[in-house]
Amino acid sequence: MSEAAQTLDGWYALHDFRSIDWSAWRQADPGVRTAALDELQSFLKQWQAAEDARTGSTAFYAIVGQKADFVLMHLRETLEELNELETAFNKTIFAGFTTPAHSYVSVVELSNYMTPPGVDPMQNPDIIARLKPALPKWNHICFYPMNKRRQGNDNWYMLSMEERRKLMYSHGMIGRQYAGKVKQIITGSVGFDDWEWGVTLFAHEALQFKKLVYEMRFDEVSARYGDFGDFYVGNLLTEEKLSRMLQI
Ligand code: 76R
Repeated sequence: MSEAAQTLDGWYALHDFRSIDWSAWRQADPGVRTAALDELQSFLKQWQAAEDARTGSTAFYAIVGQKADFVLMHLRETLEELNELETAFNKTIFAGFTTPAHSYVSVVELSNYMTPPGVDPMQNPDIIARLKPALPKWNHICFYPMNKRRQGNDNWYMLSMEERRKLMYSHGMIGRQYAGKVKQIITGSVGFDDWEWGVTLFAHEALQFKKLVYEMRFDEVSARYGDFGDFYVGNLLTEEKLSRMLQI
């Protein structure tokens, strides 16, 4: 049996994708729309307060294309908190104008491929910050799930730790060239959701997603061992952009 990578696990993650029922929203009484917006604003403030208190983080982005209209990505200490937060949102007036488009449950994950032997990563404040990150408020988000392939000769899980470490090193070197341009948050979802990982990327410039993902396709880890699900891409919803989006 090959040696499993050790993972460090941080905050739990919920990616909650919704579509808006635009005709119901348009036909709603203006008073109902105002109440819905006020309540939504108060939820956003509450989530911001959790982020300020370092007990979690939330990212709010509009999604381009027909897969969804927006995503709320929440990070919290426990799965229970995520569940409470999701239910509280479902009870809001605004949520009544939305339909579920997709969701993903996972946990922020770092693996030990790059950790030098004998080093306790939990003593490193940078590692702790990466496990419990404040989600960037960069212009764009990109989310997709992925698996490592288990097929014939291309079986990631049958490779030795040494072989995987070498491959992950090359993966990391490509990734590093995008430092400052793309921020990646890898969340593990084995046992939680339909794929093995969620990949969430943030960028100032949307084109950097395409460049990074394309470049990685040629790297052996992705070329040979990567299987991917649906991609979601979107734009940051600032307060101003949100009110413009919901303006009738
Ligand atoms: O944690 C680290 O930064 C060290 C190096 C590293 C690891 C261990 C790293 C770096 N990644 C790691 C693990 Mn990654 N990553 C992806 C994707 O589209 C594709 O082809 C793949 C999707 C992207 C775009 C990406 C970006 N990475 C992982 C894992 C877990 C694998 C496992 O445990 O078997 C997955 C699924 C995954 C997938 N990676 C980086 C990036 C970037 C940009 C970096 C550089 C980070 C930096 O140095 O700041």
